[in-house]
Amino acid sequence: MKNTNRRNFLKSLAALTGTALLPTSLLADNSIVTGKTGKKPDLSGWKMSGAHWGAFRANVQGDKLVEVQPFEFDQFPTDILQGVPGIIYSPSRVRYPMIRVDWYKNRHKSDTTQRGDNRFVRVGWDAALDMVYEELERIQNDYGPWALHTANVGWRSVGQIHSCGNHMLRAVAMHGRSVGTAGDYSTGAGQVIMPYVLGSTEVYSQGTSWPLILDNSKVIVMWANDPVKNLQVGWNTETHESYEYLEQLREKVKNKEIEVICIDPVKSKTQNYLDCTHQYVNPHTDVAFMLAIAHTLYTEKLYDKKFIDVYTLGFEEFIPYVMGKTEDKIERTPEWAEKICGIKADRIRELTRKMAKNRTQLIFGWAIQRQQHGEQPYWMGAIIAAMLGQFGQPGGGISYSHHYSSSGVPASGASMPGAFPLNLDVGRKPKHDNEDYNGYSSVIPVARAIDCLLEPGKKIDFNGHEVTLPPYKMGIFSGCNQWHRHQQRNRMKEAYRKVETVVAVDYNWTATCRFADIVLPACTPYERNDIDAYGTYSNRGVIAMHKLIDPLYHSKSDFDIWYELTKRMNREIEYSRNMNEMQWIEQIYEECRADNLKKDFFMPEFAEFWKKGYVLFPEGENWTRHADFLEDPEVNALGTPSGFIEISSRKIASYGYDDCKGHPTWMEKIERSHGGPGSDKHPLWLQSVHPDTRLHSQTCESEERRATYTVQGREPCYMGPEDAKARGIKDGDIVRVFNDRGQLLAGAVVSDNFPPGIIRIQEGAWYGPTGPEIGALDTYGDPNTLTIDIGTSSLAQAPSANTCIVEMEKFVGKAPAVTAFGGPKYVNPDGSIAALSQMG
Ligand SMILES: Nc1nc2c(c(=O)[nH]1)N[C@H]1C(S)=C(S)[C@@H](COP(=O)(O)OP(=O)(O)OC[C@H]3O[C@@H](n4cnc5c(=O)[nH]c(N)nc54)[C@H](O)[C@@H]3O)O[C@H]1N2
Ligand SMILES: Nc1nc2c(c(=O)[nH]1)N[C@H]1C(S)=C(S)[C@@H](COP(=O)(O)OP(=O)(O)OC[C@H]3O[C@@H](n4cnc5c(=O)[nH]c(N)nc54)[C@H](O)[C@@H]3O)O[C@H]1N2
Ligand SMILES: [Mo]
Repeated sequence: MKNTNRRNFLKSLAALTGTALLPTSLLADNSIVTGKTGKKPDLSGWKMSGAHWGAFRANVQGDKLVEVQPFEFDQFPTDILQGVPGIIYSPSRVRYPMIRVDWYKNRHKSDTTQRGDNRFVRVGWDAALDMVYEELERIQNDYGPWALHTANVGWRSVGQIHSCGNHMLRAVAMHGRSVGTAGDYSTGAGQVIMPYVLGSTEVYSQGTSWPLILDNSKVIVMWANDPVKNLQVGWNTETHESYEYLEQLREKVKNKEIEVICIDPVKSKTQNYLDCTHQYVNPHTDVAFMLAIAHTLYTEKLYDKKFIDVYTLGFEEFIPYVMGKTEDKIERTPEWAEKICGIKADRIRELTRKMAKNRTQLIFGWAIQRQQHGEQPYWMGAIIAAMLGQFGQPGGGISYSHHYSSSGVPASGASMPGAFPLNLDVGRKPKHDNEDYNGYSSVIPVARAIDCLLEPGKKIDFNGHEVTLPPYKMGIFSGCNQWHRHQQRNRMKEAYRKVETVVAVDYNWTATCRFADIVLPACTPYERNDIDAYGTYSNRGVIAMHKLIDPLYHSKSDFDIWYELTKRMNREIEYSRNMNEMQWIEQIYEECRADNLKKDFFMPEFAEFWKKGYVLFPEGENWTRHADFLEDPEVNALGTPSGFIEISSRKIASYGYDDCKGHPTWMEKIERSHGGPGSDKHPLWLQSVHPDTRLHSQTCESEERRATYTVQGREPCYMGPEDAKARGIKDGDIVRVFNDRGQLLAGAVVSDNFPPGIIRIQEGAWYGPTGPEIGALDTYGDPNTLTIDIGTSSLAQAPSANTCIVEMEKFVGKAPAVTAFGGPKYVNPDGSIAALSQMG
């Protein structure tokens, strides 16, 4: 059978023996496993579970989780894992169903300016679910499906059966239709532009296998990309296999076999780890830089003309723009670009020649498309790769995914377990079978959810069609943290005054709960049984998620919550297909097993699997992205309108958008640091990258974890020594960061990784305003207090979180206490403080 006799499996067996020496962790500086003895505890008898940040073993004593350790197979565990106990035992746990006090009294006619004052009344489950159900009825009866917004597509926990968004959507769909969402916050611009250019989203595509890159590339350009930081988490339970290859890459960099160039305004964790070339670029100006690369490739005849002729379309329409032969007569020379992007013209030429002379793999991260006009750098990247002519060759071409979920680790080819369905079963209809959206759109681009409330009925462009924004009256949020992920808090506050009822389902009291009306306590993934795929792209195996402890307080699994709701329409049997949690788990395991047996992958009987906790599959074959297209562009045509790489797109041109034209263009931003618009008043670029210390807002609730990185109890604000000095700020000070959209407190961390004009606050820091009023100071350091809520362009309407300029100062005086954590204020219906026993 295929899964015996494999390299990694043997390696994991070695690690299994109690006293085996531990692997050196790539994240060694903050590694949890190496410890002082270099020995791992004996994990036999520990339960198994999984998370976005890796599979793990849990030591449960009685009804208490006392310790977690990475799964033996994981050679590169991350210490984000140590957030697990702090998630379960957080003082921020949602303990009971809670109702915002004025909503409790006045229901949908409540005073919405009180939203966010965090005063809630505790109720029982039946009362809370009755309220949710009555609201669903009212919305469908009084308005129709346009008035209900169901939001998920967030980083709900792993686990195929309990995927909480699916439960919410399926239960609500049994009742009536709602306004759904298109796209996501991660790759909103990339996933819309790339199908026009390369025929697939690319961002979620499996990448060329790392072994081929390591063997063939001579130059690797990490463009706006920090894989060492970002591969700590994955969409399914993460295996961290990519780090094995990053380790090999470091060796090759050291031996000068491969040059890695990190094009990034800051020195990233990856650049520090690989000790490789850092190429600074002014934030948001990469397109100007790239146009100059194209100019150099063209004028120095370094580009692959044959490749352009055979495999691409629209080069002739693009080149006049580069050469100054269009209306604006601007030639996009390196000298032109230098003034914008801050890279010397000669250096641009040197880098271009290096890329053209060598086998060059371009690897893009996603932050660069999470900014205004974020479609442009992605399109331009593909054009550079096409001009280099190495598409489809091992170690050449372009990737948009190697920093994500171990893309680039060869896939096993095994089937992965299915999921709890999110839709109605075939032939079933909602109770309110009403498809009339009153002229509004039934689906909105996910990041335009706040616009709906503030600009009701507005018609916006979106990917070649028009969307009419529905001013929904009720929103349901499950498995996403809207008051973390969305931009511009004070604008959100204004918008939330217009919505009648908000339901939030979560296990910890996030700001999304604070700003909701009905809060339902889900249990954590560690308080229920489940099953997950091990590895997102590698399909490395299947893991059991054993229930570690019983649900704390009055929390319930999302399955149970929505099952109870469907009882209110007598549809619970249909909802659950008359199966409970363990029956579902066993069924999807057995389906997966049957599939895999056909493919010659062995999986044991369910009982054996459940006891052991995992099944692993062998590594698959190496694979090169776009190799089939290179081999035969007619037979293996891309999914673009023409089947070729589209350097210019007639289709996009036909939309007539002025912020996304028929070929990539350099456009000034609405605001930009380093001499751009607004920089005289707010000279600093605030980048809100993904946290090294967390998964978004998850584990921020862990007191122990927070203690490892906060400064005076606040989220760190990273800055370079020059900017700190100029403002009299020292490492460890509290700073106030502000712009016209808001203000926050954070803790200064001074680091040489940050050049002048650039500061960083990692996204996912919990929002803790001093009060519900618009403009209130955020006490902990949520960067989305300062970011801007605009779409990337008429094409993708994706979030532009990274377009953000600010000023900062040293905070003097007594800083207000951090309000972000610790749950709601328990009050009685009359507003008086509730007895302590209520919090029980
Ligand atoms: N400024 C700025 N903002 C950003 C970004 C940025 O780069 N900068 N990045 C954006 C990106 S790419 C993303 S993906 C988003 C992420 O945004 P989200 O996906 O909203 O972020 P999370 O913090 O992971 O939120 C998941 C929520 O689900 C809850 N949850 C987890 N498991 C369960 C469960 O089993 N049941 C229930 N009911 N709830 C559960 C968690 O407690 C948490 O509150 O943020 C976006 N926002
Ligand atoms: N540890 C951890 N890993 C994660 C996540 C997490 O929350 N924590 N989240 C996961 C998710 S949901 C996503 S979407 C991905 C996000 O993946 P990305 O969006 O790629 O990640 P970021 O960390 O936001 O940014 C990566 C790099 O882009 C650089 N950058 C930003 N703007 C520019 C620019 O204008 N030009 C250039 N050249 N560089 C720029 C930043 O300095 C940073 O080093 O990460 C995933 N991985
Ligand atoms: Mo994301």
